[in-house]
Formats: sequence, structure tokens, C-alpha cells
Amino acid sequence: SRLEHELQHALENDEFELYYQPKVEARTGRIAGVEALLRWHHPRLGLLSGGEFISAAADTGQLVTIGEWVIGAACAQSRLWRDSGMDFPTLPIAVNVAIPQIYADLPEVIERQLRKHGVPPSSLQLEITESLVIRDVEKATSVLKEISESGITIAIDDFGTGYSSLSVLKALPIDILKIDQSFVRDLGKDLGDHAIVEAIVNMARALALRVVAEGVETHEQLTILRELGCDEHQGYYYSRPLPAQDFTAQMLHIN
Ligand code: G
Ligand code: G
Ligand code: MN
Ligand code: NA
Repeated sequence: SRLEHELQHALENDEFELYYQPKVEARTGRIAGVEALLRWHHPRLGLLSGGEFISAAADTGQLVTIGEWVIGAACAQSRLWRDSGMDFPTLPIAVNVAIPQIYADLPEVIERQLRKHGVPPSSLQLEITESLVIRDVEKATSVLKEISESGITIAIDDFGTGYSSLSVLKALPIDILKIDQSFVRDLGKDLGDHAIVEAIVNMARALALRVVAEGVETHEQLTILRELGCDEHQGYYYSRPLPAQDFTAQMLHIN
């Protein structure tokens, strides 16, 4: 398709940008981390969000190359924040990782980008979408173990929507569960969603995992999530994903 063809030029033309969205710690109200979300300044179609082109990139096998750009850009941003001289905590930046990246020398890619930008592994967090089938669980487990042992935290994204069995969850070196926003949307209206979120929080607690709620938009959702003991909240209630400069200004405001 035309989009797939144009993707080939997006990297060379420097058309990608990372937007940043805060994750706020329930206990303190402070920013605990930040998720990087890929945007494409398309010359013809304007600003595209990940949902509009990630699957096209996956179809053409460009996700691995774009994924390394994302990791590099996050490391560069971490370097900038560390050098900014502002009173910033050294927030881990979470990048979304597609399954094919795991099988394409992900530990080496990460190591190369960390070294290039001179930042420690604690600068990064990986978000792996649960809805993607992990074909070779043994290989994925050993790759993620290597990454985890280097000091990078790993989150399962969109938790509750996918195919991963609880035994996969037990096998993978996971630190964080991110509750999919579809379960958060109707909290306060839908008793089923309430029960599901409660069950995920309790399971996370039992497995000593941190649990993050995504898609938090209202005060009512926030109140319920606090009652249920969710550790971190992310969503438009606090901030939309923003360009780095705007995020920086916002961060000073929240913290
Ligand atoms: O905010 P946004 O509409 O971009 O997110 C849409 C989807 O795109 C989400 O599933 C998100 O995880 C995914 N996404 C956003 N940025 C990236 C990225 O850098 N890499 C990958 N693989 N997926 C991303
Ligand atoms: O798959 P992943 O969880 O990485 O994608 C997150 C997606 O959710 C992105 O498209 C992001 O822009 C979007 N998002 C973030 N916060 C909210 C929110 O509060 N409400 C809604 N509807 N979407 C959100
Ligand atoms: Mn994510
Ligand atoms: Na998600």
C-alpha cells in the first residue's frame, strides 16, 4: 500500500516523534514513570498515532527498524532530562515493544542505544502487549530474562485482553501489569469490570507485581482504582500524550 511505501522514507526524513504520557503513583500523587508513544508526522496525512500505522509497519517487517529508532529516541530523551539541570527525578521511560523485536537481537539493540546515549538500564522500561501471541515462549523468556537481569523493568501491556496464559505470566520475568483501558472505561457503571479489575489487582499483589491502570479519564474511576489498591494511574485525567517539551512543562505542574 501507499502507506507502507511511505513508511520506508519516514525514518530517513525524520518524520517520527515520541509523545510522552505520565504514570502517576497512587500513594504519593507523583509521577512514577512515563510512556513513550510513537507519532508520525505524515507529509500528506498530518499527525498519525501508533494505531494508524503500526500494523502497516508490522506487515512490511519495518517494526524492528522503527523499534530501534524508538528505543534510541527514548534513551536520547532520558539523556536530555538528566542533563536538563532541572529537579527531575530520573523517570524510567516505557517503550512499547512488538513481539518480532524480541526475536531480533533485542538485548543487543537496547545495549547499543543505552551506550550510544550514555544512560543506565534503569532509564528504560519495556511494555509488551499481551494480545500478541508469543510463539516461542522459551526463546522469549530467555531474551526477556537477559534484559531484566540488566536492570530494565518489563510490563505486560493491555493485560486481560490477550492470549497469555497464567503459566506464561509466571514464566516471564514481569515486573508490572497494565490493566487494559477497556476494563477501566466503565468502572462505577459495570460490576463485571469492577470484579475483573479487583481480581487483576489481587493477582498482581499475590505475584508481587506492580499494577497500573490505563485509560483513567474521570475522578470516579480514580476513586475506585484507589479503593482497589491499584499502584499507578495513567490516562487523560492527568494528561494526554504530549511532545517532550510540553510534557516537561506538565511534569513540573503535577510534581
Ligand atoms: O497512543 P497511540 O494511539 O499511539 O497507541 C496506539 C497503539 O500503538 C497502542 O497499542 C500502542 O501500544 C501502540 N504504539 C505506540 N507507540 C508504539 C511504539 O513505539 N511501538 C509499538 N510497537 N507500538 C506502539
Ligand atoms: O496499547 P497501549 O496501552 O500502549 O496504548 C495506549 C493507547 O491509549 C494510546 O493510543 C494512548 O494514546 C491511549 N490513551 C492513553 N490514555 C488514554 C485515556 O485516558 N483514554 C483513552 N481513551 N485513551 C488513552
Ligand atoms: Mn503501552
Ligand atoms: Na494498553
